[in-house]
Amino acid sequence: MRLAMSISATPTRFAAMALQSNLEENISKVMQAGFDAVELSIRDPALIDQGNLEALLDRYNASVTAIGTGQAYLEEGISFTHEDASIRARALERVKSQVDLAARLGAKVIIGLIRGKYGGGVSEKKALEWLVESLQRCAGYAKDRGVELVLEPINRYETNLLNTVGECIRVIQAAGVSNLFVLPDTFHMNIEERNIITAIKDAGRYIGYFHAADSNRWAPGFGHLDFLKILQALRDTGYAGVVAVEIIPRPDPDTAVRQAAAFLREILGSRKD
Ligand code: LER
Ligand code: MN
Repeated sequence: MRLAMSISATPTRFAAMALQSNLEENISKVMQAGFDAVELSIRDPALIDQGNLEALLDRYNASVTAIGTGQAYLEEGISFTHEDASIRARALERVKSQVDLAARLGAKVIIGLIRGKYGGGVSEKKALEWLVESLQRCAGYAKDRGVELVLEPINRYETNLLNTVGECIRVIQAAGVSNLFVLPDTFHMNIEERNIITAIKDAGRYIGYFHAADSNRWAPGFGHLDFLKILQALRDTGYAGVVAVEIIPRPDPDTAVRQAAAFLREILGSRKD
């Protein structure tokens, strides 16, 4: 499995983003700490100098495993399930532009908070219908460009739509596309799943990407989750992809990043495979 660290290309109000803004400094820090790659959270690819990004990745021998899209929801309020059709259309266009960038970088695209919520004038049933339709459209666009999408269960304090791994898998099945997988995140699973190990086992081949944070969203090893068992269960499903760390900057950003790399490397074995 490859280890990545999630960073944000620009400042964001998303708390679990230990490293923000200074792309060069942060890519260098992540690679020096012993990660294989970065995961990049981007509000809008139009705001990024893509040539400069590629030059920085080259300079530090880094690659991008996935693009996080949730900032478009957090900072701009756009989503696949907004009651205003023009906002739903903007979310679709935004994710397509993320897919274009992902194709260029060889990355996956994460569908997290951009899915939105239900409530107000939007029923859960309607939200799910809109979500499945948007996923089908994005997946079709992504497939033509060789890109995979990953749908992330997120805990109840951030959204009421799709809190568990099982709920996401049912949506993936309803969408019926071949390039859409589930992204379990240990922080959300600790809040929402009856049993983290069983949730991973049951997800099996649907897992396309993985987020690691401890119970308190500090670096793995700083909370009370059993990462030895969690990563063994993940391996047992046949998963050989990326484990990406997505954490808050505690006790401070540099310690958090170093701790995450050292702790997970020890568990996964020292080989970079
Ligand atoms: C994003 O990967 C995530 O885990 C969510 O908590 C976004 O807010
Ligand atoms: Mn996550």
